[in-house]
Amino acid sequence: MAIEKILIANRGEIALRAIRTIKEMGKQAIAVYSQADKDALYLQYADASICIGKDRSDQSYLNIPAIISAAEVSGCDAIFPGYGFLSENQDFVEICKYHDIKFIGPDVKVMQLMSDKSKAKDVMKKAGVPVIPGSDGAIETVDEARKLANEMGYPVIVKAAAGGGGRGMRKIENEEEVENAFLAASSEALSAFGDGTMYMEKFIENPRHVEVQVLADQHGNVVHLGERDCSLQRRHQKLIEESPALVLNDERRKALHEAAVKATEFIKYENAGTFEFLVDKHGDFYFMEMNTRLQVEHPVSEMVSGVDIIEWMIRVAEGEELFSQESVNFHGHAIECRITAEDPVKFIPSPGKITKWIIPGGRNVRVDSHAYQGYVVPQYYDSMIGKLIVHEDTRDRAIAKMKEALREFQVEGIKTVIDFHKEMMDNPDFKSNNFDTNYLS
Ligand code: MV4
Repeated sequence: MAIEKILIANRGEIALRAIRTIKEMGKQAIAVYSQADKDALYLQYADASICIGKDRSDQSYLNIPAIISAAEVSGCDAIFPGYGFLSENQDFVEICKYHDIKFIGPDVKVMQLMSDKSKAKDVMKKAGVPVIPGSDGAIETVDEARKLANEMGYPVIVKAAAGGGGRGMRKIENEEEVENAFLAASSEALSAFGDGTMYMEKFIENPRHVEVQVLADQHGNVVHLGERDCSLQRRHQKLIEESPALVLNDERRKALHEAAVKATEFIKYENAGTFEFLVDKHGDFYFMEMNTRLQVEHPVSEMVSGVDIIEWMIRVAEGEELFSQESVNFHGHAIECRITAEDPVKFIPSPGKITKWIIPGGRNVRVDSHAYQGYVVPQYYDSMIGKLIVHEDTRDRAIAKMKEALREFQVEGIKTVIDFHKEMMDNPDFKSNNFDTNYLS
């Protein structure tokens, strides 16, 4: 089924990123926007744009009837969800289907399965993928939690089955802490996700966060586009991502890729997805959760693999067969710095008008951003205003290139984290790849 007109149910840099590929493919791109985004750059590049509501995202980018109506009146045959907003909303996927609009992403059933992080682990275990040791499924009571924690040995961590991304979890150091931690995390999860179901894992000290990008078509073909190291985070917000992950040796890397492909096949996944793993100090990897959407950091995988991930999300949604794994040639090292409108020390949002915006350029320097001089960064959404991605032969050369690119990047009127990134590029621990997910906390 050929897709001709795609509605982008998103905003900002990812809307622009999607429009670029959609137009390159000779298709039509329809943008949607909230009142706060009426002057956004991506609207200029779309074939048409439709206002879907007020500033707040619950009245615009999360408003399913408004988005479906926009798709209907503009005659779209597909919706590209991007990340965040409705990208992992099962109701939205079902409503798209009801309206005969192709959701460019996985089937609702597999999305649902992976949205329960505890069930997802059980499935991965069945698929033969190493998972973080812990409870078999959910833990119902404090007594059960205490018993298992005592058996496993401390520290352990309790996590919300409906959680992910660091919300609704508690580390537990000893038996005395079990009751409070379990009950607090569970009630937090209940109010945040409407589901207080918890599961337990052995706590892995100072892990690296490594994830594998996969693509799957409707015919059972699966390819991976390598892995990304996203260990440099602050309060579960990723700041720098890179590919490949040099904490892995070639043997481990191959096993990791094979595990992700096997997992994708096992759940009969379709479209783009990411398997998140923790890597411990021995270099052993354990499945943690799966993201059933495109991720912010996808460009580093595009740079090292040469594959346009959004192009292939659309092509497999049309029923096309994927290219072979053998045809993917991985090359060099890519690094991405997320540029947010935030104070570079305290990371407090800094919305407002951009009075100066000069972006870096040159060979293998990529800026994915919707910002421009005069643009007003709205206060209502995520503070990310762009991503700076560089690609070089080696990690050292990529760092040198990033350093120069950051020096060229000039932004005034708002605060950005560019100065933070400049410091990281000179940080001896970063340069020697000697850090983990706790480095900035
Ligand atoms: C863990 C862990 C250690 N052991 N699970 C945080 C985000 C959520 N997706 C899972 N997280 C963690 N789970 C076990 N069994 C440490 C973290 C963690 C973390 C993971 C990835 C990236 C950054 C992190 C920061 C703090 C804690």
